[in-house]
Amino acid sequence: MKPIQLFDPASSTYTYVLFDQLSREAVIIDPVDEQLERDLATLQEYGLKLVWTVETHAHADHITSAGRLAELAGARTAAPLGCGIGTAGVQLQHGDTLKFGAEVLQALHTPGHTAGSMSFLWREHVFTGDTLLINGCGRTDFQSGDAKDLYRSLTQVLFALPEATTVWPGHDYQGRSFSTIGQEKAGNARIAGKTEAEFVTIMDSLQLPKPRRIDEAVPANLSSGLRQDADGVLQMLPSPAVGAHQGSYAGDVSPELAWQWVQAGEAVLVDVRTDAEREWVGFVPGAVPVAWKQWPGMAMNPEFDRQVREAAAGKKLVLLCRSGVRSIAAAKRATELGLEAYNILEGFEGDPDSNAQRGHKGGWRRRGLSWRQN
Ligand SMILES: N[C@@H](CCC(=O)N[C@@H](CS)C(=O)NCC(=O)O)C(=O)O
Ligand SMILES: [Fe+2]
Repeated sequence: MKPIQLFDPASSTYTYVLFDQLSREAVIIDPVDEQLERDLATLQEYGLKLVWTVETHAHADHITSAGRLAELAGARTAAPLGCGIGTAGVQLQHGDTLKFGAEVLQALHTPGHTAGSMSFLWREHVFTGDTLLINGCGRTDFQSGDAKDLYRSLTQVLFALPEATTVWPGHDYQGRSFSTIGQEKAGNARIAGKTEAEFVTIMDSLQLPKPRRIDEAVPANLSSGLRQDADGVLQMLPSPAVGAHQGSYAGDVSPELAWQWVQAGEAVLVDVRTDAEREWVGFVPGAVPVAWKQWPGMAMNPEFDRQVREAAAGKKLVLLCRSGVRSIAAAKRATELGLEAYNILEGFEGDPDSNAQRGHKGGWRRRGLSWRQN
């Protein structure tokens, strides 16, 4: 069985999709933001359910689509512990495994290109990120790179694998697509037959230009490619047409129905906006404030979990945010916690544009269901 290898020409990045043939559960390694549509189409074409997005490191040359894939395809996010990607739901350590169907992907800590960098082993395939490239290796001159660490990762971790292991690199700048451990051990120009000192000299004299997008890419990749607004709230996409949300929470309810339930004592209204938003935009009487600052698949937020459980007190939950996007994510998380959670459509404000087009007042406030506290 072989991985699906996909290429992003702008950054010369390889993205890999691996899947279990029976269950169709899939993993994507190093997905690229600009290739989101292609990757979703690939998953659809092969009939796959994406269960994991995985990063080999926090990239300097492109932005990951991991956060967007988590939101759109329902995948969980994983990244090496040492990379500082705090939004990843699973922080991988050396030897950790990710399961997809009956298949297993194993993490190998291979520092050097960056301190946290990892390679991933699946059957007789190794995905080396920027640790080992074909007849090359990742540079070590930025982002906690270290040539001595890279020497050890190459010679002691990757070259310890069986020689027939196929090497699938994170990049290739010359159109090559894969190699083997045996070939790289014997002929890689930077490392084959070199002492540590020789390797360090080679790496120190490369004088490569800085990646064009490094200043934009590294910070974005530390939050799985999702941008943050002024409040530090991760921006999510509007509900996608692919219907990935269906079935993952109890349902969508109109503001009127939600309010009826609340007044009848059947449901608790949880307002997932931030304190700043509530101050500025307006309060909902009786709502329990529990700010949402995560999305499904990212690192756990025990505070949100604890507060939302406490708020529910055995009742249904109806979740409100500003425009009806974050409340979906929060409803999904509450559902994972075993609660009966509904999303309130159109949020507090509604979507002014679409409401204007449809000629009706949308949102909680526009329907007069709350007022500003003074
Ligand atoms: N020219 C590329 C950067 C290429 C680059 O520096 N690639 C890194 C991987 S992120 C590397 O380690 N390259 C090793 C090499 O070129 O030998 C850009 O501007 O984005
Ligand atoms: Fe890199």
